[in-house]
Amino acid sequence: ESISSGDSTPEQAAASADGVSRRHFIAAAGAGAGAVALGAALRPAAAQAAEPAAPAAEAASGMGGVPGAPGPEVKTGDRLTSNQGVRISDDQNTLRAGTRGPSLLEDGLFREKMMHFDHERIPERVVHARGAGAHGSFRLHTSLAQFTRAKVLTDTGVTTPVFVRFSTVNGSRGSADTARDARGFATKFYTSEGVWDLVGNNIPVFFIQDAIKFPDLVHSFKPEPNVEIPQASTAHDTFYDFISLTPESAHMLMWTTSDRGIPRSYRMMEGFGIHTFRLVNSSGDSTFVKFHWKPRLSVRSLVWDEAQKLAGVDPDFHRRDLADAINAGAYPQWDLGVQLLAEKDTGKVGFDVLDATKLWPEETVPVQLVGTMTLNRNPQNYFTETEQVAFHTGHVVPGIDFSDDPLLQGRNFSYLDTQLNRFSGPNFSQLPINQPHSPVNNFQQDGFMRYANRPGRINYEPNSLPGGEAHESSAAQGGFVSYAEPVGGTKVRARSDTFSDHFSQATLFFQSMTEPEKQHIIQALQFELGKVTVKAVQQRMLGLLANIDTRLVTEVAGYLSLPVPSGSPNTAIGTSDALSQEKTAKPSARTRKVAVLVGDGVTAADVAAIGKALHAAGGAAVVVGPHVGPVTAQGGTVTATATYLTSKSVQFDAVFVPGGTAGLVSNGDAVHFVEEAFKHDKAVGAVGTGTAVLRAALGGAAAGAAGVVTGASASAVARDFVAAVAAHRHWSRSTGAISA
Ligand code: HDD
Repeated sequence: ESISSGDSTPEQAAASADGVSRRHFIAAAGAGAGAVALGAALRPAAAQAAEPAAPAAEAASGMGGVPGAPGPEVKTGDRLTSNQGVRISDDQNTLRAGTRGPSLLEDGLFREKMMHFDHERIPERVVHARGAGAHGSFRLHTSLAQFTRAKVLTDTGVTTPVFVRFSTVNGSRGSADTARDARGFATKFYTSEGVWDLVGNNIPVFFIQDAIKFPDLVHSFKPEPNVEIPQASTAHDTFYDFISLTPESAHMLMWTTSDRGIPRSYRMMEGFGIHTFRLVNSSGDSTFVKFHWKPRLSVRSLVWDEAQKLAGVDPDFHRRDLADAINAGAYPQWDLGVQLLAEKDTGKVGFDVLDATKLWPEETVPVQLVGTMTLNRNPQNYFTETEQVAFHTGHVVPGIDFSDDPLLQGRNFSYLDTQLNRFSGPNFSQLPINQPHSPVNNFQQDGFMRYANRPGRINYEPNSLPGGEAHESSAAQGGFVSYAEPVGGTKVRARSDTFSDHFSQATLFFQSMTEPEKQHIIQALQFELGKVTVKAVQQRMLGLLANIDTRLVTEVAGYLSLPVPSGSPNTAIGTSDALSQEKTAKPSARTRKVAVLVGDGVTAADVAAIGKALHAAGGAAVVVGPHVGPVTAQGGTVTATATYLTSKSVQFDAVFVPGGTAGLVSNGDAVHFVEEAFKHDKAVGAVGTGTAVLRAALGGAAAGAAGVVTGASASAVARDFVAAVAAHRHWSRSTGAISA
């Protein structure tokens, strides 16, 4: 059975392929229905007179496509009804004894509505509670048939629908997007052979080696339990107490305190499956594999001051950015890469391939790109799709299998268990977002919220009576057959000695950074440990840093006014350019948002020219003015869509001040806008009398500084300004160092 290829939506594909129709849900989830009905209720009675056909006349043909499943299909019309389908005459007032009297227990409509509201919340995810999702598709261009029999990795003509959920790890569901944290990058592939979940992060290693430490790790970074402080931040005593006593976390700590911990956009992050998985081919041979997502827009980050301010100005910054890009048709894309390693070659990488705190340097094991994922559709309903999506590392398809990584083995238990808590039962796989797009057929039944059971009387296997067809499949018939890994050993609670070098790759990472990237890590650790109040914890952390890099520990210790402990970093490990986002990024102004600051008297031609140049480069200009709507402009019309009240520099990638705006020097918000964008090393452009605003903001600092573009008119500097935007940041301003 082939899955959706071409234009059909995942819903359509599901409805046709899996025998469990999703129309039922799509109708129920339609955002418009409630709004239309409410509008109807508020309309004057006369306007409501025209009656549509009675609901009963539209009796449905059975629940979904499940043969024999009882009950009518849910229909939505334009009439407000109760959950029992009874039309509601008044949704504005409870039933009461007289207009000023007490409410009546008899008011079933009120009780039903309140009961439902009171139960709207489901438990948020214990980690990764804050997230944003999108639909899309994955298209393979290079078959891995030599290594795997998974059709999603061998059928080059096929488009596989996907749903991706990005997330922070630490904060609760309402926390800010821009907290310093790892980001979740979880992909659900609805393949023709069942669901494959690649549940990864934007960082290729993890804090701990064994899943039994996960509850401790999470407790330590979450808000401290007595006062529930701080939200979505690791900068507190308990986290660093745990980390300082858990040296295996050193490598991931380098990543989270680097720029990777504060992405510019979900669209500008790498994704990693992290663990060593197996690919298994049709002869049953296994090859170790690591999965990578490489963003087409390069890896780009915020700066820390900006990230903190965004947490207040726009806590939805990443969620909004993803939805806006997709709405604008700028569909984010990632290439899927694999690192392949034969079992006999595992010695090459220098570390145990079962240790999730280690990566395979790309210089040693190259990443081969095999396909492309495009996210092109926003969810219609956050709860139905993004909140209810349920990932599980154990969801693999024939041809993809596990390694004995103890972190992965533990995850394979945890994800199913956590869904029982989130969904109050085992039937989450029947929710539309979680349904496979391939047929489902087994004898599981009942439980909370089960809506599709098998028809007939056969609910066991083996059986011989009619209606019980459900045959097992050999590997050749597409059955999942676990890799026949020889296993033996003494039952122990112990780690292999090959897991014990906790620092070499932390050193590799730090040494591979450019100067600005190194400075960002040092500053991040100064911030994080500067918030730690227990001296002994700070000292233990310095002991850990001393084994990573001598300059790093010296600068952090100096900041904390503590002695520099001695350590023995493995400097001989060298560098890996692939680890540096500055060394690997390609300049591009695509999807970049630039604020154009205007006031009365602005030169319309400058606004038009800079907008046009940015648009041609795939970026966008947003006109920020003293009020929304037309501003008085010289030589044309200029319309502001944002204002100094509603917009701050941190929401933009760059700022441009057109001519005719000398009056803005007395507008503190406009001046601060320029000053802050400059401080965050963003491109700053100013032309004509707009350069007065630049001088007011920066004094002499602007002259000749990297990424500052000035000239007589926008058309004269447009090319240079777009190039400055495409460079993302001009680090030499704040670090004194030239980036790679
Ligand atoms: Fe996990 C959620 C990624 C280790 C237990 N994890 C969760 C999500 C992502 C990851 C992206 C959110 C999925 C979504 O959007 O719904 N987790 C990782 C990575 C890990 C990792 C990359 C290390 C390589 N996780 C890990 C361990 C355990 C868990 C060791 C427990 C033994 N993770 C969970 C969980 C969550 C979860 C409790 C919370 C909500 C959920 O699963 O559905 O089961």
